[in-house]
Amino acid sequence: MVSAERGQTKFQINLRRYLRESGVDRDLTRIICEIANASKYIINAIRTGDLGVAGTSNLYGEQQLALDVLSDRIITKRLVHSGVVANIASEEVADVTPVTYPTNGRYSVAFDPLDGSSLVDVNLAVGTIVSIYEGDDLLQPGRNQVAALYVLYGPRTTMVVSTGNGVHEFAMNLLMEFDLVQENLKLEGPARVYAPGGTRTKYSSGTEKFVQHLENNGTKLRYSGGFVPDINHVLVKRGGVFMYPHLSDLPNGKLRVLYELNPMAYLIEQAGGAASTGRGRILDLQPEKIDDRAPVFIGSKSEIEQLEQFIAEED
Ligand code: AFP
Repeated sequence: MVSAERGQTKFQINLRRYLRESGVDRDLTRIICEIANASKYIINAIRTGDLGVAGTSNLYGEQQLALDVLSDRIITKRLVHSGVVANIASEEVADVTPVTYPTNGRYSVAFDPLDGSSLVDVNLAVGTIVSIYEGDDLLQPGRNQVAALYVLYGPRTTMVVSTGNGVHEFAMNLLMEFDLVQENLKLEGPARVYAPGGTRTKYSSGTEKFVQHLENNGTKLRYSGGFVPDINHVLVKRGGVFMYPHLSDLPNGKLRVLYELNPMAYLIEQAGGAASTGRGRILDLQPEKIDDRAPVFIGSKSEIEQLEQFIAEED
């Protein structure tokens, strides 16, 4: 791991240099830095752009916001021009896009360009989520990812990334470059916060018992409606749980395996946490289609083990 040179604070280590000095593959570094570049344009779009609808809908039949479509285009363009990507899957596009622009096709990328976009008009934090695999196959278990990251557009713009060697946080500086803030984020100790998605009346008895257990332990409810800010809360507070469970009318929950669950599960496991469907490890799921969904319980390991026990006993 890179250690700050004497007399130099870690804050001066920028993303590209950090990845290079950590021995991360050049082409993988290029993809991560292209996402960093894309986020500069997405911030401007969020701050000044059109908050209206795009007049189109995505493969889930959800109305697309102009920001969804614009963010998707910004990221896709940077990935295509990186010259190292074979296939691209975006939550806003119905099919996998093979890259025809000259490329060595070493990696493939799945991403959610602006997760929680419906929160922008109420001025809450949103994010971009990215999952990276070696080769051209995107329908493989999440355990095969070689990197995952999210960019959080909040009061500050931060990027949390892992390439399989711990989880590290970077913050955007005045020049809109990302500088290292914290290395090796770790989930340790009890869950401090919990974020329960979905409607509680539709929770299974195992899930309800788990929420009671967290409440009895004094765990604070913190749910923003945005997966990225809620996961960031759990990570930076070094302990907590996010859940979007199976519901009585939504047996597979709401969140998507490729674009949301696999990258976040990779980051949380790299930080010493766990990510479960309630009955098994998210990263062992074998996706059949790019729009697969699954229930998710993710965060502090001991709490996720407790949850799985409740589900096994009650559901
Ligand atoms: P949108 O992208 O439609 O705003 O959904 C956000 C999201 O995918 C995820 O970020 C949240 O955790 C979850 O859905 C919020 O779902 P509810 O609105 O059902 O609470």
